[in-house]
Amino acid sequence: MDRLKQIAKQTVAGSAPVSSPMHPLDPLSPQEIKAVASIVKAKNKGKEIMFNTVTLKEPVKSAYYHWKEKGGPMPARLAYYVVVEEGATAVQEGLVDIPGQKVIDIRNTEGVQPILTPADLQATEDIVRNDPTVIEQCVLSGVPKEDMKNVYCDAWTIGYDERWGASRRLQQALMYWRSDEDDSHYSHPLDFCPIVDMNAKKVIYIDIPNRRRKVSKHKHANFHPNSIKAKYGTKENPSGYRQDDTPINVTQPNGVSFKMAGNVINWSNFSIHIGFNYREGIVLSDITYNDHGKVRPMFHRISLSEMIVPYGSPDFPHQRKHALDIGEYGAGNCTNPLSLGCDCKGVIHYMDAHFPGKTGEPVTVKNAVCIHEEDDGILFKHSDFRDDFQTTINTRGKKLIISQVFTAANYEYCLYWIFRQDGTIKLEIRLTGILNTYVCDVDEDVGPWGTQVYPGVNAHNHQHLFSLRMHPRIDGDNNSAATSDAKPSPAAFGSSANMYGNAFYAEKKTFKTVADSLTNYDSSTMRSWDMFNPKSINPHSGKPASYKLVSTFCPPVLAKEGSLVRKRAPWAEHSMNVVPYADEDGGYGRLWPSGDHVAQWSGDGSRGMRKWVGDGQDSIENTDIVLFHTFGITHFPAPEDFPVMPTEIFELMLRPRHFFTENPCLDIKPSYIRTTSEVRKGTQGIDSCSLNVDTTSRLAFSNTSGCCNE
Ligand SMILES: *[C@@H]1O[C@H](CO)[C@@H](O)[C@H](O)[C@H]1NC(C)=O
Ligand SMILES: *[C@@H]1O[C@H](CO)[C@@H](O)[C@H](O)[C@H]1NC(C)=O
Ligand SMILES: *[C@@H]1O[C@H](CO)[C@@H](O)[C@H](O)[C@H]1NC(C)=O
Ligand SMILES: *[C@@H]1O[C@H](CO)[C@@H](O)[C@H](O)[C@H]1NC(C)=O
Ligand SMILES: *[C@@H]1O[C@H](CO)[C@@H](O)[C@H](O)[C@H]1NC(C)=O
Ligand SMILES: *[C@@H]1O[C@H](CO)[C@@H](O)[C@H](O)[C@H]1NC(C)=O
Ligand SMILES: [Cu+2]
Repeated sequence: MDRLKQIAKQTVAGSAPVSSPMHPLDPLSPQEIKAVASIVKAKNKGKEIMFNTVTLKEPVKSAYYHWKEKGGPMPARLAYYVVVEEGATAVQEGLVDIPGQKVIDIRNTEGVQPILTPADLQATEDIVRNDPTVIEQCVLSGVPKEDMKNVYCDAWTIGYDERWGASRRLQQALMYWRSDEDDSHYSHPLDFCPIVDMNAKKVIYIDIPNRRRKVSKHKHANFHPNSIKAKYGTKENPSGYRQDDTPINVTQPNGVSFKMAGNVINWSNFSIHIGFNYREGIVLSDITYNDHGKVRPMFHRISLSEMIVPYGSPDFPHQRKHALDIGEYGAGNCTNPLSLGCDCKGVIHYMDAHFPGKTGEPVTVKNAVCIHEEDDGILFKHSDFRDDFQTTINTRGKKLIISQVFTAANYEYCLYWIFRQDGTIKLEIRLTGILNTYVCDVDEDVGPWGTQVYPGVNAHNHQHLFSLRMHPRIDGDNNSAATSDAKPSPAAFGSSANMYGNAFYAEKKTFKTVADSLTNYDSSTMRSWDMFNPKSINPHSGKPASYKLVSTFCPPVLAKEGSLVRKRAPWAEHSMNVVPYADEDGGYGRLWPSGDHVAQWSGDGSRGMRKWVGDGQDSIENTDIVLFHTFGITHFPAPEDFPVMPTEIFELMLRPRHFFTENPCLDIKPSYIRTTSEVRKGTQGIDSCSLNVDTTSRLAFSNTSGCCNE
């Protein structure tokens, strides 16, 4: 039976009842969240509970493909939930069978704290503002007590503080003052740091530095129109905005070239299920490619599974700043509604995201995921020099972009999952938003651990490290992985195997065990990693169908061995960790490399990646494997990053190698082509772009000094 056709029909048929989702990987609908909440509430009758998480418990892989490929039944529709019970120290988590309307698993887990929610952050600010000891410290810092309405805090996960451990639900409050409501408070940090108990709803301690620093009263640095006007406005140009900026308009007169059936997108021979959850945000599953009529699996699932932002100042309490934003806040739950900004341009298909509110009622983030296409420049081109390049082909490509933007307190992370028509899958990340800042005296030397980016504003060194989780399924479930290094021939210069000394090759080392896979990036060999199906051999090259991970933004974690950062992010030890896939692994599957519950984890014990690696002896050759890749950047702030940071961009890609038998996009109609015989006969080939180009070009250049053709 054609499952996807069936899905398409259901879309047309309209609203699905609570008990029958369209696709087993679809995120929970608002109705499902509501249903789960009432089942959980009934189970907890008489207790005061606050909802933290209600999300899809994805079916295990085998059940999914039994449904998808073998005509098996729809896998059980399950929800995973976490609730915080008033007065309890344990976290209650469990599973709900949605159609069966019952809780089928319930655990009270001690010694962990659940993920922080936007509501927690808001609550912390209110607690801090009204606390008398905080008010006292504000006064000492130079903020009068009448001005408490202008005191703000960025509530941060505490990371782990040995003074309190994980017994209480804690946050650290990074303090700031605004000179007025529209001030960017990052220009005015305060020097002390209250610790807030979220359950007791009070400040339990204030960390006060030995050296006190008064709040900077330097005029705030801002990016609002009134600030630009004040700074750059002139009589001729009062707004201060540049006047030579003309619009670039995108028109897609015939709409998009993708088709959506529920959450399944088909685009340029790819088919992808787009999921979304509170933690990873966008999840891409069941990625296949229609290769001349044969649908070939590529990946079972790809997502960002964790990240860490460790800061580099040795001064207490800044060592606590090392947010694991995905596990501690959630890339999904902090996601922006994109309708409010010009986040994407062109013809857009949006998807909403749904979360539970405190009481379990569904809360919707409108337009959380943006799906659109962009021009992608030249896909391929060749010209023949023999007739002055008149014999030429130029095929322009386009790309499909599935994106979201999430805000982690001061920072924005823009995530773009990009598909190219040649089978490449890219992840582009843009960092923007505002630096985390701390107060300094104007004449203070803040180096080498930070930079004074504005008078009185010290921005600490930090890293942004991500863990990309890839579950390949290249032509089947059993895959292998390897490093690939560009190496000179080992044979001596002048020997018969390397007579002229010029020989080089790609050295491929296939991982047999988990221990073999724990490898780091090496720019000297342009190291890349291959994932491949050893049983699916390319008829031309004789090599296995592969996807190559090309990723060069791979800084090593700079915190020392044994530090909290290294303990709490065991996955960041290496650029690559490959482990066997496991359906359950005692918890909720091998999804979270810093453990199921990350907030306030001390980093001790066997959890997440540390547990999966174990003694390193598990076999990962020609079996079902999951790859976790660490990548990111090390950020030394500079004044250009302030008061708001222009997007810093880095990316990685997964390229098909030996997967196709030839360039897979030869069947894309060229934008321009003229063959040698057409040139000779003076006839035209295909030309679908030169008209557009010429009319717009002439507007920009004068007729005489313009284009070379004149
Ligand atoms: C181009 O877009 C701008 C706004 O982004 C709009 O004001 C303008 O009318 C558009 N121009 C054309 C020719 O569509
Ligand atoms: C999408 O692609 C899949 C796999 O190539 C195919 O089975 C399905 O029919 C396509 N769906 C639509 C709506 O074209
Ligand atoms: C792309 O998919 C179409 C079917 O939609 C198929 O006819 C074509 O051969 C495919 N192209 C390639 C390069 O596989
Ligand atoms: C997600 O956000 C909602 C709304 O702020 C909140 O009530 C919910 O508890 C959050 N859930 C998680 C898992 O962060
Ligand atoms: C996949 O590998 C497992 C061992 O890891 C083996 O039991 C199974 O038969 C293999 N399946 C295929 C299709 O090769
Ligand atoms: C200059 O270009 C414009 C726009 O294409 C055209 O109308 C005009 O005739 C040209 N002038 C000359 C002298 O070629
Ligand atoms: Cu940064």
